[in-house]
Amino acid sequence: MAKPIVERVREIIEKRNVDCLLFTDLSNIFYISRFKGFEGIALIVPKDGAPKLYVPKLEYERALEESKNTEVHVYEERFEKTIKEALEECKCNKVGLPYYKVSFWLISALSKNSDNIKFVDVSKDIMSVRSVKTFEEINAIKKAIKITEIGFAVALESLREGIRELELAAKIEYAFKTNGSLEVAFPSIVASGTNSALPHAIASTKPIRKGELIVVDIGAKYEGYCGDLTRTLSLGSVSEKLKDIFYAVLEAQKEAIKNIRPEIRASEADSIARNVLKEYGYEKYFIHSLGHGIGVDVHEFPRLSSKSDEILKPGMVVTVEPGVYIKGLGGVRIEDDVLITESGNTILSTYPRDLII
Ligand SMILES: [Mn+2]
Repeated sequence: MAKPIVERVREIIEKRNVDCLLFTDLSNIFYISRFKGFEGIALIVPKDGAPKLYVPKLEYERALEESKNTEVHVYEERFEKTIKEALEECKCNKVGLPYYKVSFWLISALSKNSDNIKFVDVSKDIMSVRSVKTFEEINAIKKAIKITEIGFAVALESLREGIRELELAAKIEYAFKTNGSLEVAFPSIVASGTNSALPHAIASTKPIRKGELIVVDIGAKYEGYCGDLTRTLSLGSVSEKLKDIFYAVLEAQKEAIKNIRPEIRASEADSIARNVLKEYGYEKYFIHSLGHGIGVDVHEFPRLSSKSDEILKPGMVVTVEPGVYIKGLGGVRIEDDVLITESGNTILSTYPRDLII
């Protein structure tokens, strides 16, 4: 955990037997260089020496100021030509690229009239490096979570009959910004009544009514790192059926968190939650995986899914978010962010979960 990020990324070069690594996506570039670009930027990580950051002229000053431990180059030629020449200059014939983030357009442009350039996919390698957080990253995530929790307090204070989902979302996001979050980790979900049965329903103009469940899934960002939390609230008391669903989901989440520790399979955590919901007869309504890593992106490795082959390790930060969604009735999701430690885990979020009447 103590190794600097650049050094951990550089280990991929040897592991994959390539000459250098090339990144053109904003997340990986921010992760390595701390520069939050807009578009048309590239980062080459060579075997030795500082990573080289290529930015257009308009970003030069900001890149110089923000980026850490990189050599900043400004380019005025076409983007793909710049990268091609930069690779030639540092004699990189075998280039490690995260295929999941590279366009076919760029690959074609770089291969054109070059017989000896070869590409190696390093997607899994970079995802796996990013999955284990440094001390600084964990601190940024903790702050993002703190700000996100302010959002729940605001939601509860503002909740009243007739308030529209969007208005509640706006109040939450206003609180994010005034508390130092520059942007949201994802569009805020405020889904009430039957809308709550759609896991990714974003806030709409629907007014919130008494007796409805309201799923609030929100995330502030702090210093480039995401929080991601969900609470299910109610306005007035809800039916016995909705209560039954709520407490089944809560139990599934608690049971999964209790068992999350180093060396267990990510898929096992998922199945623990799924088994609890099975006991209640809600298993078939749990239509997504249990959780995911968070970091620079709101969805990172590891995936806590039945299809995942990953093993949990200390330093990973994952969401634990079982849910039940019944069309025409409503849905419940409860999500917390959990840091895996040497001895087990620490729940980084502290906001109360039992928020229904
Ligand atoms: Mn999530």
